[in-house]
Amino acid sequence: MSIVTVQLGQCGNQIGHEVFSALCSDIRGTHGLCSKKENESYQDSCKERFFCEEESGVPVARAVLVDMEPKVISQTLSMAARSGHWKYSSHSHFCQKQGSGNNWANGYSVHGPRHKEAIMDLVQKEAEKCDRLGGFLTTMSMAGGTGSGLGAFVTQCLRDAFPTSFILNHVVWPYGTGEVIVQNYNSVLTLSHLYHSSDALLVHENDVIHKICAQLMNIKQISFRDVNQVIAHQLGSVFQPTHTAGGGSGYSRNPLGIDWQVRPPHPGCSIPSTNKALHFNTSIANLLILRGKDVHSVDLGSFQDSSLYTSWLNPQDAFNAWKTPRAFNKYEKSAALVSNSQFLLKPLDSIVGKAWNMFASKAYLHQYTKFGIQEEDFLDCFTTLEQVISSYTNL
Ligand SMILES: Nc1nc2c(ncn2[C@@H]2O[C@H](COP(=O)(O)OP(=O)(O)OP(=O)(O)O)[C@@H](O)[C@H]2O)c(=O)[nH]1
Ligand SMILES: [Mg+2]
Repeated sequence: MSIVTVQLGQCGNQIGHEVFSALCSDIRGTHGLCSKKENESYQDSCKERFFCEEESGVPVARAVLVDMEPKVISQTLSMAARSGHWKYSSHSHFCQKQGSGNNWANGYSVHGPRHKEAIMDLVQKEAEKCDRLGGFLTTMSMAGGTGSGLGAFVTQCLRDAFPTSFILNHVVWPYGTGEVIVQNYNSVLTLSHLYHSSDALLVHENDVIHKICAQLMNIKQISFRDVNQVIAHQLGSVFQPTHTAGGGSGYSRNPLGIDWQVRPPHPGCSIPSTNKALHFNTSIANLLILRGKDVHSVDLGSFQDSSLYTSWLNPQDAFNAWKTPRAFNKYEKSAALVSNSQFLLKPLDSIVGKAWNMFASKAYLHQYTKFGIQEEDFLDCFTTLEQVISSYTNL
């Protein structure tokens, strides 16, 4: 099962590069206590998933790189080539001369339609190289103009062109005190559009990752590179192969086809709730991924506690554990948790609130209306996200 990654904008391309580097260095590294055969099957599965072979013998990432300015893409291509361990294909990137200027509407309404054919052509070619296409992974930030606006547009195109393929959007949540003045507008527009065309959003908050770099890793001058390496490490620990359910051997599971649909219950449905005040974070679904030593003897009882989950789901359906004895990235044991829960309510509420305040005073709206995104479009987006907030609040 293979996955085609579409890297969009500065952030999406820089993170995509770190993800492929992390995957590649993991399969080249030590493998803990697992058998040679197990390790080989893990490596083969990772390669089938994320890389295709080329004649030179260096794995080539199954990726399409898109940005509206050339700098980041050329840096990304040459950094990968310099590693000597993997590279991008020399044909699967698309760039223009000038970025979208942190304007979602420019990315979505101008660059999107103008370059749709060229971009989708590259995606189609990558998809055709896969024996079995498992779906698409996109990487992008929500705050700029290209990753967010063009990214939302490309996701809709992917949905139309591949109606039955799984689409997972990895999105980077901007710093609370971010550098882009209209980041809250761009985020609201991105999230509400992805909500309609994506199968799942996987979110990393820059503030949270920054804190990990500062407090857990003790990095003094934190760069995007540091932040991206932490993000890539976490994504790698989710996307690398694990065994199929029931402990059978083989690594055929598609990591994108997970039960972590971000779609909440129907906005109108009422949810009976008991002792709500005791919960601080109710979940729809949790996925725990365990790698390395002793994974099969770990007691997972506390993850199956029904009080963690919304009452309309059976905890057996809401919790999944994937395991492999193959160690990840030199760690003897590791655990990653992917959670569809109320965790994002606070940041989401904050972004929508700030965007709404700006919208109420019509600040910067002309920058959007001049590219065809009207006030009514904003109102639709606010409504979509208010419904998401309300559904998650009532879990
Ligand atoms: N974690 C992380 N965040 C980034 C990175 N680069 C930019 N960002 C964040 O992304 C947002 C800005 O979006 P960019 O990705 O730079 O914008 P773009 O998609 O290139 O769009 P335009 O430049 O407007 O064409 C801000 O919230 C930044 O904090 C990165 O490498 N890593
Ligand atoms: Mg840019």
